Amino acid sequence: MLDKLSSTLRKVTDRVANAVFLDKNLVDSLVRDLQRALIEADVNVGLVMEISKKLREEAMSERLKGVEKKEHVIKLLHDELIRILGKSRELVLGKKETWMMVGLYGAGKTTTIGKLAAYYSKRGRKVCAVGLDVHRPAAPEQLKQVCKKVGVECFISPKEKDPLKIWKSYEKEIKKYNLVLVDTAGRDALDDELVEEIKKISKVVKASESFLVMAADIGQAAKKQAQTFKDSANISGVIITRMDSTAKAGGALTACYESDVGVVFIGTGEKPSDLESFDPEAFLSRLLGMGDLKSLMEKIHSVMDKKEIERQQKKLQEGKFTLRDLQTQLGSMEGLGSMDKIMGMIPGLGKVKDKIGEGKIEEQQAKVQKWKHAINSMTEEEIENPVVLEKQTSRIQRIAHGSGCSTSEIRMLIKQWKMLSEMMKEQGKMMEGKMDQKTMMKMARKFGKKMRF
Ligand SMILES: Nc1nc2c(ncn2[C@@H]2O[C@H](COP(=O)(O)OP(=O)(O)O)[C@@H](O)[C@H]2O)c(=O)[nH]1
Ligand SMILES: [Mg+2]
Repeated sequence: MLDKLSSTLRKVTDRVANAVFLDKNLVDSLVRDLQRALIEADVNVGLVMEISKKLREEAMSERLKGVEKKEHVIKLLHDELIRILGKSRELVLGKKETWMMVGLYGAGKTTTIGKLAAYYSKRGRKVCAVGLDVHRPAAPEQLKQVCKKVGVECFISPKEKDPLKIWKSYEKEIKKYNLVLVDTAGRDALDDELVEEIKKISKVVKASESFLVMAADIGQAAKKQAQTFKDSANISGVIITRMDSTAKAGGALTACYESDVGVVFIGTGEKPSDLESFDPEAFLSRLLGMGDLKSLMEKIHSVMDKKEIERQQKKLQEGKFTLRDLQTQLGSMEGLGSMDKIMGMIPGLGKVKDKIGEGKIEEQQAKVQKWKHAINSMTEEEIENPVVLEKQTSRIQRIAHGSGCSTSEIRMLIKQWKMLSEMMKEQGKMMEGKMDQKTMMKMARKFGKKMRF
């Protein structure tokens, strides 16, 4: 069910959570991915653009920074998606309920009656179904089979062509049930005849709910359908079926938000148990593959621990950056996997990354492994104050020997450290004067260009 949208949403939230800076390139690419996935799920382009605009503005605003900003962007995305999924409508069942299924041919009305019957019998309701589809000759028999499967009483009159007469003939027996599900006839389109029929039946059966049943695969056409049925047949909610058989279910769901009718159930398969009450919050959680918004927020924090950020910022302000720090960075990043990520985390390298090819990244990854070995072969003094290495070539030879690197590789490591340390110092200076993100990015770019690959 909406697998593609689901995987994109997961990817987008992951990328926001993992990003150190939400820079323009990243935001642009995230918004592009999101747009593509939403449009593929058949969400109205207008809605997609609306969400994109809000996200972009929030992500690029200078008002919030760091973790706070990431939280804000994720929350905004979450809230916007909830918004377009519509309001949830909890059904509170009274002592006696009569629910009518209305909709076009093949929408899933009869199948849904079986599902609802199973759903509410299990929850202690005394359920029966009444077949008032007098248009399709096979309809009464189909309803009978559906009801038999779930062990629910079914009232049909296959020869009678007047739905009201059928109802009247069973009226007394129906009184014994406290949830009566009424199956009605469809048409190819909503015409005057169907409207008349729905209105008449609704009045006679005293329907407490009239649910419009629509198949998810009609996509955005659901908007017009929901609107027309709402205006002419006074529907009280929508049931969307065949959620399992289309990638375009986003269209039908958001269409209901646009025409302001709540989705009460979704059908997710052909079996009687394939019915779920619809709750936008729970539905989105499942798409995102998370428990709820809170766990999403925790994810952001787990990637970048607040204390660690503060510790690093303090170090920057002091203008200290030793080989130990470089090692810690490299080490802690190892858990996250690829060099790709490491480069994204070290300011400036993220930019360079785009300009170099895949093979190069692997090459660089191997180099980083060597650096780590090299740092392990150094003395405490050398790690804390790498300048001594530049002065004494014998030290470099010793380290090269101990770590299986060449002396030029060790020299390269020192050069890279120097570059990073200079950059950190400069950043540190600027941070005292509360450097904003833009300046930080400018700095990163400047140094990024200087990095050698
Ligand atoms: N995959 C899938 N098929 C469904 C679902 N609901 C209904 N169907 C199928 O849709 C077709 C039409 O359903 P039916 O109940 O006869 O529609 P009606 O004309 O509105 O009464 C049948 O083949 C059902 O098996 C669903 O949630 N998932
Ligand atoms: Mg039917």
